[in-house]
Amino acid sequence: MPADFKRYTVTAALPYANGPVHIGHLAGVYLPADIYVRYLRAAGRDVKFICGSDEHGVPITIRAQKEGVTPQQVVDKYHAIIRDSFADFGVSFDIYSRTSSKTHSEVASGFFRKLYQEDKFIEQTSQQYYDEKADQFLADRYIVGTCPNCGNENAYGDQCEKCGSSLSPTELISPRSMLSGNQPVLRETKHWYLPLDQYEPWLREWIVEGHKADWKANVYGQCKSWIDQGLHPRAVTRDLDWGVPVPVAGAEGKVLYVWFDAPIGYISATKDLLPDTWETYWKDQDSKLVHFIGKDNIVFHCIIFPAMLKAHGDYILPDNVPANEFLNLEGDKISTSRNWAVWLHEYLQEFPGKADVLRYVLCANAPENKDNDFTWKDFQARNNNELLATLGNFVNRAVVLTHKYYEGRIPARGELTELDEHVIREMSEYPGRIGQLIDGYRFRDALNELMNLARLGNKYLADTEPWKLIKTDAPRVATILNIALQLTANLTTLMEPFLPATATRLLGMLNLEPRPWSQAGNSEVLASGHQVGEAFLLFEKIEDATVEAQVQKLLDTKKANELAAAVAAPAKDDISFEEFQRMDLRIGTIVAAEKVAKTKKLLKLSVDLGLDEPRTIVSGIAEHFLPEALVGQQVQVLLNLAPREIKGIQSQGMLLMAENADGTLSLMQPSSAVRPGSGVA
Ligand code: B3M
Ligand code: ZN
Repeated sequence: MPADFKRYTVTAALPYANGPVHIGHLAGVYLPADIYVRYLRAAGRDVKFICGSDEHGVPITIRAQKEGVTPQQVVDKYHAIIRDSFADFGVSFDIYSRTSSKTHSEVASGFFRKLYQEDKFIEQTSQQYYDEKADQFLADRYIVGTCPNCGNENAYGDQCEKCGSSLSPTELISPRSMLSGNQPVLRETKHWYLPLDQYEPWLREWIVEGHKADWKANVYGQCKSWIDQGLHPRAVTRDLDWGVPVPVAGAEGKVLYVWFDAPIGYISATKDLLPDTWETYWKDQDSKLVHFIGKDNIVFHCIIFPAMLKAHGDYILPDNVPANEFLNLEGDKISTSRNWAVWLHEYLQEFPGKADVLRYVLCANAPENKDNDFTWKDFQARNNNELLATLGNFVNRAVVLTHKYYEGRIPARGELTELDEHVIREMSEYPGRIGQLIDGYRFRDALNELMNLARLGNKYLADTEPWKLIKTDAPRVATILNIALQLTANLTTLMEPFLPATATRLLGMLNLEPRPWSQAGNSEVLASGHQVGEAFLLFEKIEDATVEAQVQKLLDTKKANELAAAVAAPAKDDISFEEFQRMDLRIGTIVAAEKVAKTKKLLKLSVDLGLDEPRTIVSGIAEHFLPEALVGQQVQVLLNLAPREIKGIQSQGMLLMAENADGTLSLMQPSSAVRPGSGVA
């Protein structure tokens, strides 16, 4: 590993505290960041892993309006949920802070004030969109319209999430207010701008010339294209009442733009963690700063925040900004508003103790270079065929056989064969190989190498067959199991960044303390005679029914979404009260029901309407209700609809039904039983 940095400051994007986190968050940002950090720690590096909730900005206030609560209530609720989800998935932040903290408000205001005092901003009065009905300026996500770059009709006032370009509200075509849906008007207001254009030559040199080789192609490509398009001054304040107040005179009612304060949140969180030494992690050139983010955050972390840091002057710049692409779910874009997601807290309720399985699947299938798809079938297959059949099976065989033949004590090895030497040599190469891949932010490949080591172990046992040899060549079995167990011990260290909970369980099984990365290729970790614990299964089979239930849950969500999105038919023309009164509407009780022969849709019903005899009504509901289930049900009937002959039966009235958007029907029933023949008025 490169030894040129004394310490590492690793940040993961601060999630907006406006909803829980889902698999897309984990796969895109927090899992790769956690793998990276855990590896650095195992390698003995000085590393701080920084994150927290992003609690300002329009995403929060919009959520508060939707839920009918205050912004503070929103962030309190979701901060706790998000923090717990990360902890439950073993994301090992050194601090999970929040941008509503006192420290943050001080650090962010101080940062702004310094730039203000040094004349690094442009102060400018301009026309901005205003919603007259809501009596509010429309910043950022309060305004939507068509993106001038890609035509997306739902681009936000600060960013188009489709093409990733950063926007300002006046660039939107056909803007509309998110608050009222109205077309906004223009009003004058004063703001402070960071003149990004002045930083363009420097950004070009730093990124285009400096980081072409080491930044990921997707990140570099986005940055270069923005710089090539030309950068413009960008407002860093807003007319909102939720956020860090702009700390200068004459700025009442204005707050810092959320994308100005949020990245400073990394700094204030570090200060909360290390009140005395935080500065070395941010100001010392020997510190390596790495931002893990999603692809929609690239412009903010690669252009705007670095320009802020440069303008400030005291800070180091990110050495790398590894951003992933997006993860889809069962072929469709993950969406919070459509509830098309696997929520982390829900997953753990349904798969208790299986955080590592999801970590494994999300890393094995991570959207590192292109968007990728999570499917429950793939989840099941990777658990059953890889975790269970390869990794779990190897470990289990090695430990079970050691108990069976040697009472759980590591047998001493004898003379080594060529195959043994080969396995020992291979084993010694894995820590370097996996470490190098992690250093290069290639987590999928690194995980695949980990599995290759387990495969090597499996193959070794399959080729040598100690369970057969035990009858003919017991000393040979001692050597084989010794080597297999050394490999198992090394797996604990190498799997820890990816599968931390499993690594801990395996250490327990082997009766071993955690070991540094530098020792992970050692083939003499376990002394002969060392007693290992009882064998247990590291992974369980996931059954078809389990994943089918998850798919069904998603399909139910999709259906509910479609229903919610369905629009009611437009109103019909007015009728007079007299016309309404001519309808004889009644409640009746179905006393008999049968299918009409040779038809698919028709039922013949006898309905007691309190008259001399039950009425016969033919109704096209046979595909929706079983005849026997209808008997005894009360229903609403239009009694005086002119009789009609249907399939040779006189139908004397009409059953009234509620029709759902998806075509399903429900009976129109009184909320409590009424006497048959009661009128409806
Ligand atoms: N909260 C955006 C997001 O959650 C934003 C990241 C801030 S990182 C400083 O995607
Ligand atoms: Zn766009």
